[in-house]
Amino acid sequence: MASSAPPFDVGRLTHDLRAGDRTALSRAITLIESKRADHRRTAAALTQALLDATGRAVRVGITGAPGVGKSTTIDALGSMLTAQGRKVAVLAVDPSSRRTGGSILADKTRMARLANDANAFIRPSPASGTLGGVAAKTRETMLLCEAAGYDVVLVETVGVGQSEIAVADMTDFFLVLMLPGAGDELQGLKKGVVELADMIAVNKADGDNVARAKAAAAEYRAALHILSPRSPNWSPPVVTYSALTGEGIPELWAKVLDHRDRLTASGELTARRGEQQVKWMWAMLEERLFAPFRSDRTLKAALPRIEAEVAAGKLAPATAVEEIVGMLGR
Ligand SMILES: Nc1nc2c(ncn2[C@@H]2O[C@H](COP(=O)(O)OP(=O)(O)OP(=O)(O)O)[C@@H](O)[C@H]2O)c(=O)[nH]1
Ligand SMILES: [Mg+2]
Repeated sequence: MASSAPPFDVGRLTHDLRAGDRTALSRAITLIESKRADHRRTAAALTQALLDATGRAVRVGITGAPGVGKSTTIDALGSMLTAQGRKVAVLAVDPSSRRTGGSILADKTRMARLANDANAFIRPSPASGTLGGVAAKTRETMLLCEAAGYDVVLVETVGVGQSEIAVADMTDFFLVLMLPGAGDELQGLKKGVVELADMIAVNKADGDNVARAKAAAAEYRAALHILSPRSPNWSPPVVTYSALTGEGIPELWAKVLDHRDRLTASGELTARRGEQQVKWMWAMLEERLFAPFRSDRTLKAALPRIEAEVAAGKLAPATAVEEIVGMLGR
């Protein structure tokens, strides 16, 4: 944000955002993503003011290897939902530099229908920073979208590492997309990810791929069987579908709603969200407390020396901690 930009008027922004104004929503997200300390305080005031309007959306996390069809799926699913009268927000968590300007454009063309849909709002991943920082901003953005009346939030992430945990921790339902691969299905089935999955969906079940997709689904079903499920109220199903033809997309969504009904009835949804909120509080606090390690030049310059001295046995770890904390407190 350029310093010449007008100051944020929280009252006005809150009002316009609650009315579903897209410009206000974009502006609020810019505020959330800003690194300026005064903006951060304004952003916190804004999320607090909107808190009663949040929490109403169906929150779905979507992951899968590059090329599995996440964007195509989101386009097909999202358009089906807006046609049903829902408002759909699409967010992403991608802390890698993979998503440059070019691939945001590529994503928009892969989501051509949604990109031109008045009832859809697409926001790419916050550009840079640590996973913790990027995920925190996406989560705050999700709350803003809910306050603006979006009742389905789809959060996409790439099928690598910690970002999947972060997305599973901010959503109600975690959808893992797979390809109808030949023989390597179980190899691609990373245990950590499958343990997070509320459903595995094998995409591209069209044309020549149908039989292979069904075979892959059967293998996943067998594999899921031996894992203990994430929830006592839900056994993760395995389905096949085609984002290209749209076949199986309504059934896929029906599973999401079925899951929601069951977890609502058992009270698990409320409990899970409560736990998530607390987790997020700690994650944000950690992020904030560690910020000086990334931004304080003196500290950043001193750390390699301190580390080297600790490694060489010249400085006791406890003494090093005292020194670092002393620098933090300056
Ligand atoms: N046959 C077939 N092709 C599909 C289907 N879904 C996606 N594709 C194709 O697969 C390719 C990748 O699709 P994307 O939706 O861009 O995949 P993605 O997972 O978003 O990829 P990244 O964003 O790069 O991680 C494109 O060429 C799509 O047209 C499907 O259901 N059937
Ligand atoms: Mg994509």
